[in-house]
Formats: sequence, C-alpha cells, structure tokens
Amino acid sequence: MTHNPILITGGAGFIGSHLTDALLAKGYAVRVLDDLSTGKRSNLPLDNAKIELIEGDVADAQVVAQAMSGCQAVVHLAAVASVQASVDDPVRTHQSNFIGTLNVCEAMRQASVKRVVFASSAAVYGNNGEGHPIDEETPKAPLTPYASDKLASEYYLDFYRREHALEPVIFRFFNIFGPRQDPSSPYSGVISIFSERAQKGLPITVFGDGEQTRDFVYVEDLVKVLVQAVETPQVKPGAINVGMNKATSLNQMLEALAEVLGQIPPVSYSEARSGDIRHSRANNQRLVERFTMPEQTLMKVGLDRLLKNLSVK
Ligand code: NAD
Ligand code: UD2
Repeated sequence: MTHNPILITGGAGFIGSHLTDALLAKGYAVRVLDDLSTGKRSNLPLDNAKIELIEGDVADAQVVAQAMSGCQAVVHLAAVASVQASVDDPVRTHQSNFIGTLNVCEAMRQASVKRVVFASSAAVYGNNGEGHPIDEETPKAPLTPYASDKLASEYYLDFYRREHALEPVIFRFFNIFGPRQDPSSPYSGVISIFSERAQKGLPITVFGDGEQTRDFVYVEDLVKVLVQAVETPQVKPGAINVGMNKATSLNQMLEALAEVLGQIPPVSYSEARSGDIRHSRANNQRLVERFTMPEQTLMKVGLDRLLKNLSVK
C-alpha cells in the first residue's frame, strides 16, 4: 500500500461516506471531492488526519485535475443520484452525471492514475429483463437522463480503457440501503422513507400492492466489494451487477421493519407509480466470480442499524 490517497468523488454522500470509513479503517489516506449538494460534512470523520475534503464540483475540469494529483486510485461516486431530478433538469444533472465522469477520465490520463471504480446503476436496463434475474448482457434501455448519463459514462470509461490503459471497474448498483441514506424526497430510497416515517410514527404509503420486489443491498456489503475493486490486481472489462440475487417484496420489508420496531404506524396502499418496475433482481454471477462476496447482511440487521442511526440524530 502506498501513502498516496484514494480519491472518492461524492465521498460525503450516503455510499461514499461508508466507503471513506472503510478505507480509513484499512489505513488508507482518503481525499474526498464533493460539492456537498446532497452530501454532508457531518458524514465524514474530518478530525482524522488521513482525510482531506475538497469542496468542489466534478463538472469543473480544473478542480478534478487538482483533486486527482498524487492519488493512487479513484472511486467515482459523485452524481445527482435522484432520477427525478434528472427528469426535471436534464441539463444541470448532465454536468454532474456525465461531464463529471469525462473530467475524471481526462484527469486520470493526465496524472497517469489507472484504477477507477464507477457507480453505474440498474437503471441502464430500464424495463428490460423484468421478471427474472437480470444479467449484464440484457439489452440496455435507459429511460431517463440519469440512466443515459450512467450508460454514456460506462462507454467513455471503456474508451479510456482501450485507448489510455485506464482500469475501470464498472458496477451497476441495484437498491442500496442503510444509515445516512437521505429520506427527504418522495423519490428517496423506499427503505429510508419507510424507516424514518415508522420511527416518527407517521403513516406509510405503499405505491401498489406491496408485492413488487427489489434486490436490496446493505451499504456495508456493497462497500466490502468496492474496497476489493480498489485493491484487486487484475481488472476485466465489462460492467458488473451489484445485487444479491434475492427478491424482497415491500410487504416483506415492512414485516421486518415491524419486527425490529415492535410495531409500525398504519400502512395504506395507493395507486402504483407510473412506470414502476414490478420485479428487479440481479443475476450476480459475474460479481460472485470476480469478488469475494461478503455474507449478506440480513434485512432485519440492516434495518436495525439504520434505525439506531436515525435515533441518535
Ligand atoms: P448521495 O446523493 O448520498 O451521494 C452523491 C454524492 O455526490 C453527494 O455527496 C453529493 O453531494 C455529491 N455530488 C453530487 N453532484 C456533485 C458534483 N457535481 N460535484 C461533486 N460532488 C457532487 O447518493 P448515493 O446513494 O450515495 O449515490 C452514490 C452513487 O451511487 C451515485 O453515483 C448514484 O448515482 C449511484 N447509485 C446509487 C444507488 C442507490 O441505491 N443509492 C443505486 C444506483 C446507483
Ligand atoms: C431504483 C433507484 C433509481 C433507479 C431505479 C432503476 C433508488 C432510490 N432509486 O428505483 O435511482 O436506479 O432503481 O430501476 O435507489 N415506494 C413506495 N412508497 C414510497 C416510495 C417508494 O411504495 O414512499 C415504492 C416504489 O413505487 C417502488 C419501490 O418502493 O415500487 C422502490 O422504490 P425506490 O424509489 O426505492 O427504488 P426503485 O427501485 O423504484
């Protein structure tokens, strides 16, 4: 291990701050580049001498080049993570979600940094593959600016791999959950919304019959994979699904929430969201082949940690 820092763009956010904790615990120095648009300083242990926060925008090529200088690897997480925000303002989100990636690639080329781990999304599949575990060869059908920017980012990372010997590890995350996920928008992750409302005793609304399923991944399990992706000596081309190949319905998730809390407020069922995907589940064979999979954190255990974190706030 060299003393050079790992750059985490978006490191003050939900996933990035957990990754920061894990890398610091392993003895790495971490440099975070974040504009704090949704990320928070308070997510980071800034009293640790091994962490540096640069407040800046990944859409600014100069800032990215400065942040890249002297780094040994990059984990590129910075993005407007809300799909709805990309629908409402495609031009602004494109700056963060696509230009940001291009700036990271260029800064890496100039600074001779090779390894980049990238957060793509299951959103690139659109409605394709619904009803069975989705593998990576499933035709792509990006339905939103968010998904289009993620897919274009993947293609550019692959171009830089072929032309400039970058070593991209491209992950398509399914539904990640855990402490520090922001519950404040109606389009936030469903688990963050339900947990916060349940803890405050506020009624919960399920869109549809609650039998829709998702492949939920606890954030610490994801982080164990991200750390390996930073460290692995060999990188093969091709994006990798990050899911557990396990379908959990919203009703099952609510049962787990009720078990952890003892009881939950009234749950009502309203019309399904238009365009909502009924079943989303990852075929994770590629992930299992290339990485050592952590033992899956059970839904109840993950919910318990999330709720404890909410209650100390
Ligand atoms: P988050 O909003 O908590 O984290 C994103 C971070 O990026 C925030 O700290 C934000 O301040 C920062 N950021 C946004 N725009 C920026 C910019 N222009 N310059 C610098 N920093 C900027 O969301 P998250 O859930 O932690 O998402 C991390 C990554 O994972 C994102 O790329 C997201 O698209 C991807 N992802 C997340 C999920 C999920 O289930 N959470 C699923 C698929 C993909
Ligand atoms: C996830 C991602 C999205 C995109 C998409 C690709 C999140 C937050 N969203 O959307 O970015 O990648 O996958 O397929 O990770 N729901 C309720 N009540 C609520 C909120 C949600 O019933 O208050 C339902 C919602 O209609 C859906 C399910 O919960 O059926 C999950 O919703 P979500 O927004 O957490 O995630 P998803 O899979 O729609």
